[in-house]
Amino acid sequence: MERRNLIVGGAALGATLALPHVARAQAAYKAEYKMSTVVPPAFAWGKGGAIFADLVRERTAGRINIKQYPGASLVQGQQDREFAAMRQGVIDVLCGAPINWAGTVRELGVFTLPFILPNHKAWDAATTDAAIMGEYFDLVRKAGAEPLAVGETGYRQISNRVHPIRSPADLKGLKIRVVGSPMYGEIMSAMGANPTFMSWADAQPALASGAVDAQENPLEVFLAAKIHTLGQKFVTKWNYSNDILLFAIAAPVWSSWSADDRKIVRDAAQEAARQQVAIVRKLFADDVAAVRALGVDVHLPTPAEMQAWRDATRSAYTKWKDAINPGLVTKIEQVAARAGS
Ligand code: X2X
Repeated sequence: MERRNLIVGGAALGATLALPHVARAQAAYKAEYKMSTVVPPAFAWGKGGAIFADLVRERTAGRINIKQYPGASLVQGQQDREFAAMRQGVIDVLCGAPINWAGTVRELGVFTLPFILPNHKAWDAATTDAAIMGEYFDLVRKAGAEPLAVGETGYRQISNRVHPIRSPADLKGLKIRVVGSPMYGEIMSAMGANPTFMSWADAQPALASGAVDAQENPLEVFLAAKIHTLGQKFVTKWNYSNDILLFAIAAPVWSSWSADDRKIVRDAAQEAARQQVAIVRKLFADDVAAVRALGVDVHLPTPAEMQAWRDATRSAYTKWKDAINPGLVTKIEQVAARAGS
């Protein structure tokens, strides 16, 4: 009886105060939250986004419905516009590589300097270091998004259609497609190549027609996109850059969710990132054999050749270290060195 009175009383009160408040809070949730990924779930990084969206939908009983838009279709394939579009409210959820956002938030590119994290031991040490990630996540927050978790896009390897690449001199005169990061352009120019900036969507026809000779991408991407069918016959596994895959939510969207839902979403992103890294690592372990099985020549550099690559990319490294965030880069270098790289 007492309880019934309370409910009735609550309802009466709600008519004036409580209910409109509840209704407002619920209305703040959108029917769909738009997530941009450059590649679809057939690729490990697109798969990371799909796992995240599924976990969130399941664990919030559909309250938060994240829809994946692969091919960076929310920005008409122009992946370098993702971060700006997130700030404008066009994208709610990011599951992407900060190298694509170098024109908007250059400071998030600290993990992509050439050979800064030359192996997974160094990469793991840096991306799990509390001081490094605390500082990095603060940069993401200042840029307008709530960072949730970090996956791995994979070590980027160089391929071309002309000849094997064993030394920087072999890059001379090659027209190479790079993503919109000016640092990658300067790395290639410093070695005598002729870089051209292009979205992923434009890269594939340009490779097919021979408008460009070379490209660089993780071998997992090479395999999933069948880049060997675009005339790319020579690969060098030099492991020069391995960006994080950042899972993040646009700040206004993040603050519209209840504390309970935010926890669910953060946990789901961390779980998705763990699964995504495991997928990337498994593919990485088998990629040389898989690419060779397609008839592609894969060159594994010797230690002396690796030193030549480090030397040839040093000027770009130093310049971009200073331009991006020398303090944070120094911390990453120290952690990488301690990890034995
Ligand atoms: O465009 C590329 O090369 C890709 C798919 O690796 C990125 O989005 C950086």
